[in-house]
Amino acid sequence: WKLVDRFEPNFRFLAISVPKIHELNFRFGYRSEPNHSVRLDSGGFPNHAQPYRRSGNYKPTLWDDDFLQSITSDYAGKSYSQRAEYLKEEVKNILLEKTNDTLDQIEIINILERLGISYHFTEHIDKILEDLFNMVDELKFKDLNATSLSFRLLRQHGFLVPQEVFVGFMDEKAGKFKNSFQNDVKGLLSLYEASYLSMEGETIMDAARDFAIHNLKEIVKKEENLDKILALEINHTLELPLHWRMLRLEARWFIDVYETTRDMNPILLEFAKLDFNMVQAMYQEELKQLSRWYTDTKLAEKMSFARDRLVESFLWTIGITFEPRFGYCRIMTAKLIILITIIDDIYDVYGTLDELELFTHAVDRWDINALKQLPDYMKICFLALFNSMNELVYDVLKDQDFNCIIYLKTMWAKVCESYLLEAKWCSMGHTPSLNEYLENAIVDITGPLMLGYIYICITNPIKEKALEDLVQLPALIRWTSLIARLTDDLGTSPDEMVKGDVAKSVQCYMHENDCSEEDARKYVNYLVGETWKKVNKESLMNRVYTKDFTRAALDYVRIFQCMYQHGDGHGVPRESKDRILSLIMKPIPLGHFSNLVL
Ligand code: LA6
Ligand code: MN
Ligand code: MN
Ligand code: MN
Ligand code: MN
Repeated sequence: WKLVDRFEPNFRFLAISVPKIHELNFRFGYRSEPNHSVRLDSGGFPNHAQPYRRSGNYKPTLWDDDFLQSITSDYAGKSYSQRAEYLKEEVKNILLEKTNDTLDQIEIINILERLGISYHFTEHIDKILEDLFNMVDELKFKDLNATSLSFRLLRQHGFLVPQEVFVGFMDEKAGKFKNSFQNDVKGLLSLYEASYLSMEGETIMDAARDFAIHNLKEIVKKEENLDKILALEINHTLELPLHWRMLRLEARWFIDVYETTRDMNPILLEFAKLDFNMVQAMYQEELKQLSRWYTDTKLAEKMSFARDRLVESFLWTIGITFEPRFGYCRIMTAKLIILITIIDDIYDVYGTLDELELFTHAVDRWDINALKQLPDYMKICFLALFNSMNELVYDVLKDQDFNCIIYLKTMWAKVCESYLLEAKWCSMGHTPSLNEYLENAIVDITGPLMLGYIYICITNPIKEKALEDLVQLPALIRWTSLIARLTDDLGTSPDEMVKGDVAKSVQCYMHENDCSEEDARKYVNYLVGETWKKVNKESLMNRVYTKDFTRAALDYVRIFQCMYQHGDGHGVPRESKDRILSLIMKPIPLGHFSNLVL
């Protein structure tokens, strides 16, 4: 086998040039409303009348500071740590004692990962997988499950197993998987999950996915005696494959599933539950600290037109970096997301074009003296932004003697410019082509900003060269930001169109191709799948980024798919309520009984 060494996207967007803001020719000085009524700019108003401002009609938060400060957990501190240490040793023994049986070992690794506890054993797991990779040629795979599982785990850990390991399961002439595997449920499930680790151009993997999806659907439809848990697992993953799922939420779900399986190992289960609860107790402390900062800033009170989404913002950060050692990153990144949310609402909903120009200019200057030119409500916001970014800059300077202000400032300036361009398009009633829209929108989804910021939070020593590259939107950042943008649009554009926001990818595609919303959504979903292949390639071929950073970038995509899985999980509080409860608020009962609702 030879790996594709050229990288040719088969869809052509992101190749256009972005018009400079000053090149835009404004036909009107107003932003169009959904009902085509006219919104005047403050500048165009006689007698200093109040400008018309739109409303996002956002619901209040479900989680106030008093409530958050009142949360307590039995799992905080040292009370359970002795038991946890003991269990951890036991689990390590289970992992290591199977050294003679590769399949057993792979299955244990898989279970550890799915239970959310593999991060305790990374060194051992990497070593086992490296050994497996070195004998991948000799391993005569006859078992679809074993091959698929190995393939997926190896690729997930950065080992480039070729797709050709599946050739033995195919009719070579027809290029299809053999029908003899169509009832191998376990094999099909593993093959299905493995197929999401594919890269562009891997036709065997495409065939694998089609074959697995088709047959799994048939099995769920036809098999009357199908095990209930198995049916649940199949439907769960057909909705979103494992590779696309937010790790913590998936761990929470799988712990319940694992408890009901026949050959469940009680040691693994107990450790998984205990560890989940102990990590959750850390999240609670972080959230309390964050809530004190948030209350203290009075941002919610002063920016009452904007979304008030402290806990949801923190939920994003659990998606991106869930491990205990990333607490600093979670707190700092949650602050960033809160600011992004408010500033996005200023640009999309509340601000007038004149004000937005002023704000964009202020951010571009990154000068505290810009404050005096801003309207009052923007002063608070600008200073909160300025202070929060400087806080990170200070920490890094203090710990690493490295000054990162220029990068943060540059990334913020790019975001605000892209926000402004959308606001202008919106005011002109302009519906860009999908390419034109996306070139701007992968910046204004704030992927480059977020990922650059996260790089700074989790990396020591920071490499100046790496930051310079990140600002140039290298492929990993581009493609992860693109999926983020597309999934955000799928989840939020129905409400955004009602608010009178700018056309998003679905609408741009409809406008360009004169097609139905349903077709446009299908196409956008297809792009998500194709772009994941590029993301896989970037992470597999990566020689530049640290493992932690690459993982964060992939998890960044996953949390978008999670947040927007059923609608707008960031903007609409009830959408995320249950997830917040189960990940942050409610410990798992330690007794042996299932929480699973069948
Ligand atoms: C998206 O809202 C928003 F504000 C977020 C915080 C999600 C972006 C994710 C981050 C920063 P909206 P728009 C982790 O759907 O206007 O309004 O870009 O974003 O579509
Ligand atoms: Mn918005
Ligand atoms: Mn926006
Ligand atoms: Mn147009
Ligand atoms: Mn949106």
